[in-house]
Amino acid sequence: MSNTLLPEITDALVACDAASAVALTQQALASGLEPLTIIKQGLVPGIEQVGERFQAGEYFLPQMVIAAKAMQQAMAVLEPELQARQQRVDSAGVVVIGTVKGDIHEIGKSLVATMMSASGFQVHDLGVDVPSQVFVHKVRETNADLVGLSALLTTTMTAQREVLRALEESGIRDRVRVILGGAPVTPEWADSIGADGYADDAVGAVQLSKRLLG
Ligand code: B1M
Repeated sequence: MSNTLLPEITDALVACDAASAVALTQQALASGLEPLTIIKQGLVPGIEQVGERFQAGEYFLPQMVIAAKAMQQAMAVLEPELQARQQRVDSAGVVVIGTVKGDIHEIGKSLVATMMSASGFQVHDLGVDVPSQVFVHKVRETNADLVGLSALLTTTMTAQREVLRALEESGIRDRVRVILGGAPVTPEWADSIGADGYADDAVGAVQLSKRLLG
């Protein structure tokens, strides 16, 4: 039964059917599937197919919005389970994370934030469309060890560079590590703007942060 649940979750997202996506996610959990497996093999392929259909002109913005909401509702079922699977001991570090200015893509950033939090980091999630100065302010306020910048649009990747500049100009760049992520972002881009690293996905972001913070 459980081996058909993952493609069914994918199909429910592609059909923009939030109720089924949530119900199937609950069933998948109850059947013993790991939350990360459900995310990687059920939900993410679904939202990716929605993106492909949007790109091909088969889907329009309302479908993307509905599918994204469905994914967020299913993620809300999984987040407590992700948290529960990690025993938090000492804080692995203080992290400020957000999606940069001009960009409202939330799902990937929230997944990274959840995984970081589940892995023992103390996470301050600033949300989406976050101006550079808000990152700077939060780093000061929390004495953060690491800043995570998410960008999903080629047009908003440049805002990652602006945050790095703002940290430099505020004289706190050398106090924090800065990591980047998001679909159009590459390790080369991260290097070229002086970030400390790039991660492909949420698990990679946790590994990279642990490595950077020793
Ligand atoms: Co938008 N969108 N979108 N969108 N959207 C994309 C990104 C796009 C590729 C779709 C497409 O054309 N195929 C395209 C970008 C093209 C480009 O610039 N290269 C696009 C576009 C064009 C747009 C609009 C401009 C559309 C329009 O208005 N005409 C508009 C822009 C709005 C804005 O931000 N100003 C827009 C709007 C939206 C919605 C609001 C409808 C919705 C977002 C809803 C929400 O988040 N609340 C949406 C969605 C859902 C998508 C797609 C379909 C899915 C994104 C997603 O959530 N993926 C997306 C197509 C796609 O990605 N296939 C698309 C699932 C998520 C788990 O993956 O976010 O990649 P992802 O995160 C991953 C990794 O990237 C990484 O780890 C995550 C987990 O593995 N990661 C990090 C992310 N952040 C990280 C940070 C890290 C480390 C790793 O360290 C800090």
